[in-house]
Parts: sequence; C-alpha cells; structure tokens
Amino acid sequence: MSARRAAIAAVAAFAAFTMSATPAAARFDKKAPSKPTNLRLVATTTTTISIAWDAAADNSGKLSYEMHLWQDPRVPVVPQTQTSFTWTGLRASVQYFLYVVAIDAAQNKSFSDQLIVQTPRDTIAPNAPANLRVDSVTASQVALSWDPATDESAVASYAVFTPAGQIVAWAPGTSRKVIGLPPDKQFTFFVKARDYGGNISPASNTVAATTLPSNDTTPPSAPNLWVWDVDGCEVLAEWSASTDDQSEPAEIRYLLFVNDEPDPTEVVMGITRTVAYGSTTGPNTFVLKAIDAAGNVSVSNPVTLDLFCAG
Ligand SMILES: [Ca+2]
Ligand SMILES: [Ca+2]
Ligand SMILES: [Ca+2]
Repeated sequence: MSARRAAIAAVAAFAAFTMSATPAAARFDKKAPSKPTNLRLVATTTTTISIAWDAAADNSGKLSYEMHLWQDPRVPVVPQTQTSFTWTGLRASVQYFLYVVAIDAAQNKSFSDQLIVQTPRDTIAPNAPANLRVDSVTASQVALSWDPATDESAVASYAVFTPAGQIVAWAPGTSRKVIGLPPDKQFTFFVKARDYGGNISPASNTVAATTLPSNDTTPPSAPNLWVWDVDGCEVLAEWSASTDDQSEPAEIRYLLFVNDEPDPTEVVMGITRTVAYGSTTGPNTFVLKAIDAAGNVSVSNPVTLDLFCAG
C-alpha cells in the first residue's frame, strides 16, 4: 500500500470509528429480530390511526421499532417497551398502508405484515374563515385575503361569494383576486371554506369594496369567429382571443349572438370556444361580441351557416 493510500485508509478508519453509533459488539450481530406480528388497528378518527402489535425479540436482547406509513416521509422510532403507536395529521376518507419494522443496534431489520386502514369520512364542516379583508381595488379587480379556517380534519379549498352567488371557483389558498368587475360599483363579498369531505363552512364576515372609476373607452380588438356545423342544429364556435388596452385577457367576456339574439350558453370570461345551437332551419348567422371590464364592446365578423333544426 502506498503512503498516500495508507493515509486515506487511516483517515477512513478513524472516521468510521468516530462517526458510527454502532457499538462494537453490535457490528458482529448479523441476525435480524423476529418479525413484529399481529399488527392491528386499535382506533381511527378522520385524522389519526392507532395501531398495536405483538413484541418482536432479538438475539442481542435489544431492539426498537420504526413506524412506516406508505408515501409519508416521517419514520418515527419507538422504544422496545412500546408496542403501540398513533399516527396523527392524516386525512379523512383516505386508505393508508402501514407496517412496523423491528430493528436492532446493527441495523438488522424485520418487517411486519402490511395493515390497510381507511380513515372515516369527514362529516363535520370547517369553521367560518375569519378576518376577510380588502387588500387592494382597481377599476376591475378586488383583491381579498382572509385568515385560514380550521377543521377537525383539513381544509381543502375556499371560494368567494357575493350575495348573488359564487363568484370565484373553489381553490386552495387564503387570498384571491376577483376580476372582470364593472367600474365604479359597490360589491359585497364573503368567503366559505370546504374540507376534503365536501362539507362547507358558514360564511366569513362580509366586506364591501367599490371598484374605481374607469377611463377605459376603448373596446377590445375584434375577435375572429369560426363556426362549424357539428350535428343538425349544434355548432362549435371558436374565436381568436381579443386584447384590450386595460383589461387582462382573462377579464374579457365573450357573448355569442345567434340571429341577433344572445345565445343562452353561459358567458365565461377568458374562453375561446363554446358549443351553441342555431335557432331556425336554414341560414343562421353567428356573431361574437367581446366586452372589456369597463363594458366597451367589439363585434366579430358574422358567420352564416345552413342548419337543420328539427322540431
Ligand atoms: Ca440481532
Ligand atoms: Ca371536517
Ligand atoms: Ca378597453
């Protein structure tokens, strides 16, 4: 062995000696503990699973137990004297895979059988979110935030409402922008929380906000409209997204007109296609209007299609 190699080997040996927590006797222990048997469910709630097992034994006389929950990075270790454990911080209505590992001082392991436990369904609604507040206001947007709601299991999402109904979709997070609002108008908002069981909380406090006046008098760019006959009276309408001097793309509303009547299809901001229907057998004329948040309107090219509308 060269002097350099010998020096490296000496350092490595020293490191192994000083860094290893394994006692000298345990280094010669090659025999794994016996398997922890009779792993069983003791109790479960929407957020906890309590298990117990029959003790394992080891030739060294000493072992401990690792707790494993599939896909959970936590691996709690409990002492030899303990043959039960409670997992916390779990979700309702979820199937969990658990097992226990008996481990001796030399890191020899034996695995229990796997236990499958389904946590019960969450049937208790979260508490109302509190401290709803207005963070900022523009001519078309109101930014809101609130304190997290609490739940005996876990809150999954929040939605924003006005007295007229839900105005922003369910999503995680405790702040949200309501967009595409008309200028110079007062709105009242409140928030609700929903848990993973689908239970919905009571309403938060309400807040009022008035959008700023707008100096936007320029309509969006005119959208380009294409319409295809899908089946009989049904058509697919697609268009190029409009741009606007002040409204974001997601704030531009599109409204399809069929033979000068507004299509009853729901008006959604920011989309560029919809399924619609002709209103008569023969030629039907489709026109799309793009409307910015301030209410300025632009009109697409008209498209005329011959359709067969039975009945
Ligand atoms: Ca052993
Ligand atoms: Ca709940
Ligand atoms: Ca505009």
